[in-house]
Amino acid sequence: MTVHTVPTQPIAGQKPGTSGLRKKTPVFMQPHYLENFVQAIWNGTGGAEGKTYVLGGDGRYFGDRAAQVILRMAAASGAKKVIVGQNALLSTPAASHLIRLRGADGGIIMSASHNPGGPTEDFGVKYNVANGGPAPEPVTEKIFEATKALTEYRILDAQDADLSTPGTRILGGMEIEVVDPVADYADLMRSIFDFDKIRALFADGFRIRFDAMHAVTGPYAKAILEGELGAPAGSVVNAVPSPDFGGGHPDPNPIWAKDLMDAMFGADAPDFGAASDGDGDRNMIVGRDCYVTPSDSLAVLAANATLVPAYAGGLKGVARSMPTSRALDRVAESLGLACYETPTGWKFFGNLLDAGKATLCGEESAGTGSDHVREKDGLWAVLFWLNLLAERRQPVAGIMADHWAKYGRNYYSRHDYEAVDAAAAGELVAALRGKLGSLPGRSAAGLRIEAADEFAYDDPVDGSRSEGQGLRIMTEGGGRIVLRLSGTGTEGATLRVYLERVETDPARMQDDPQEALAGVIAAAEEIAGIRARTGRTAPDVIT
Ligand code: G16
Repeated sequence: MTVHTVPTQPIAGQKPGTSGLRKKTPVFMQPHYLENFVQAIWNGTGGAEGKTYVLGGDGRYFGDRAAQVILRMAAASGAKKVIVGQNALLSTPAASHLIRLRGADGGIIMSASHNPGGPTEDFGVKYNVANGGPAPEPVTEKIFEATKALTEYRILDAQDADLSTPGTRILGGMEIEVVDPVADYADLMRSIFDFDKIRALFADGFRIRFDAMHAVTGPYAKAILEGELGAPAGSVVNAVPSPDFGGGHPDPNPIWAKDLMDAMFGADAPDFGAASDGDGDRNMIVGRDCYVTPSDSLAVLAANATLVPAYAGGLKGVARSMPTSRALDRVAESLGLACYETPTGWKFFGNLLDAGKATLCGEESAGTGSDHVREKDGLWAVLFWLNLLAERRQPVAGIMADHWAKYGRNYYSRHDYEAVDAAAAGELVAALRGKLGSLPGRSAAGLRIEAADEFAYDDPVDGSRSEGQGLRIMTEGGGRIVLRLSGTGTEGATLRVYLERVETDPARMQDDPQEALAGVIAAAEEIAGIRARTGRTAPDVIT
């Protein structure tokens, strides 16, 4: 087999975003595009020579072809071994676990997460480091720098490797080990949760609907929920991963998982509903007639963590991304736990988890996880809920009512304006940034503004500083408005407006968060001029 050294030139725009490099699939399929980025990963991380990697993805369109290219490039650059999920499938948390379990040097995950997949939709490549987590900013910076200096890449001239059955293959001088994508992950879950208790819950007639959204969690949820825990056959729906996610948008929220919402709010609803995203790291939790926001879910998990065997000794600390509601902070305060506030992006939790400063982390964008891996983990969150439901034997709505009565309720909503003209979105943010200093003391829509700033994060472990992480406006009574531009979109700009308000009096708690937040929503509009600047009359997605 021959190693080809292919001359190439830097391709503009290969800067990893919030979570790896995400582009439209046709962009990734352009000549040299994937190859350049993969070579830049090797070049930016000290070369592939002698290294062991994990490789897998969420099964989206082009993933099978990309896997073969990455394998040939790893072999051409002298990698020792690549551990690949069967048929190039691995959920993101399972990939993180495999990197840690096998002591691999890193891993490549082929996914654009919750973004739609298909020939005209999105594709992505993410590099994870040896702790199993997404490459932190200093590493993604080096990879980006490498993309700008490329003159050639190396690739082996070889047939496709057989990834369809577990076993060992040789490609050039490199070993390929194809593994069952579910087995090691299932072992890990068994070591964390009380499977016997959950089994007893199902044996008593408890019903679940888990919507895998035609994405990678299907095989995991089938094996664990139905196969091992005894949920009735058919509890896991849309369980076969498809390259275009059945034409859907594999983002577990009330908009894109509407079928699940309908089932949970309809007649004869199951006791518990859940969904996961394209690559299996996000989760959505919904009880009968009761949607649980990701921020509230995180707070409930923290408050109930000692019911789970792995966390029975208590948590070392907790962490949330800045835009995530401060429901978690209230639990942390009551339990006497440190609570860290990080920028958006799971990569920022890695150091806290590695240093033993936090056990549990989460984000408003439907991600929750713990120190069991270094990614957020959708099915883990579902099993966590099942474990606490098996212990408490209460409906989800009852658990939420108890939680709010004890800790207060942080009403929370995110309004997304998608595919906005990038220049207009940039101007909106710049204009708001420019007037942050003048806001404190003023009122907007009748709400007094107490403070306003741009979030910057000083990592308490490695001392690195990340600036420009979102604009924050605090209003009286614990209200908060946050604006930032998404780092995961692939078209124009996505403006995210995060809205929050606290209510501690159970007698005044309302059902509808949009109503409860009406004043904060009006204040955000008055301060930022969102309608005028984006030309939109309403958000595209409200979660
Ligand atoms: C990624 C990141 C998350 C982030 C989310 C949304 O999730 O890992 O930390 O909250 O994107 O980011 P943004 O607001 O910049 O679009 P995923 O599930 O897409 O990998």
